[in-house]
Amino acid sequence: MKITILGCGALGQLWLSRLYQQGNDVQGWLRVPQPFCAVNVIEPDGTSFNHNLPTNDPEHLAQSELLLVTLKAWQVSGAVTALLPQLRPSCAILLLHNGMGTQDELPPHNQPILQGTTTHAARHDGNTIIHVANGVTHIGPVTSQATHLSHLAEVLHQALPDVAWHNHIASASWRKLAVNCVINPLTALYGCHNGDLQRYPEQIATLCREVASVMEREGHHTSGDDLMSYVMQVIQLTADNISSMLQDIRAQRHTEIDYITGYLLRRGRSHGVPLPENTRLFELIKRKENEYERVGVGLP
Ligand code: KPL
Repeated sequence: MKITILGCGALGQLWLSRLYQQGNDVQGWLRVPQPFCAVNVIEPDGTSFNHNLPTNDPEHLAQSELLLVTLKAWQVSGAVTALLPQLRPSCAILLLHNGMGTQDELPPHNQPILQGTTTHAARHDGNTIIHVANGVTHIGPVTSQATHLSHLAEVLHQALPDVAWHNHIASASWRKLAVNCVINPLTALYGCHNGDLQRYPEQIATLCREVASVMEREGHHTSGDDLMSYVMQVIQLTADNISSMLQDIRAQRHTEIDYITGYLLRRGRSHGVPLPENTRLFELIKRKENEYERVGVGLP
């Protein structure tokens, strides 16, 4: 299959290497074009992949059947909007990022859009990508044009298992959002590993109750207790992780808070559901972000 991967960070390079090795015709798409993308991945079993893969070929893009987007949430609408006019109408766009709401920021279009979440963990070590842990990727359609595209799950599964197709991906996306609403801001504020959050059960229960109240209004059956046990399970499974938000804060990068807690707050507001604890965490993260972003643009 002809595929373009937009965003060649750790996860993007992992997909590039696996889809290429499975015989797909893949290229990367970089914000700052370079002649090729040097992909160097070390797998959990110690095997490595080292290859220069093509990038930014407009003809390849125009013929692609899948645009796999592995950018940070806040980069998605700008980057995808710029590529929309170059895609064939049937090219599916799969958005794989933390948080929700990016597709609402795209201009009117008819591309089939899919959304996904993944628990594969990959990180940079210099110019090398370490595939830290295998996981599961859940994907599904968010526009009617994408409902018949379940065969994409099979293509992706052959390359980087497991991939599961969901006709109703929103429930899985909301459960992942709940995980990110708890783990990401709390680890960023306490400066701790995911596993250390086991010390804050009451705060986690409050956050989960708030997320559950919005999910119920959105038509997804759940409860505070149900989300709490799911979040606690993820905290244990990823105990040694440094969350992506803590990594962003430490590197003084823009975080995905607007698409994680920010998305929850927007949905809560539209249903008239008060979310005091999530609002408090949102404001604290924005304050942290503003501290270094103001300095970055030379503001006092
Ligand atoms: O998605 C994650 C992240 O760090 O962004 C979790 C699941 C919290 C794992 O660290």
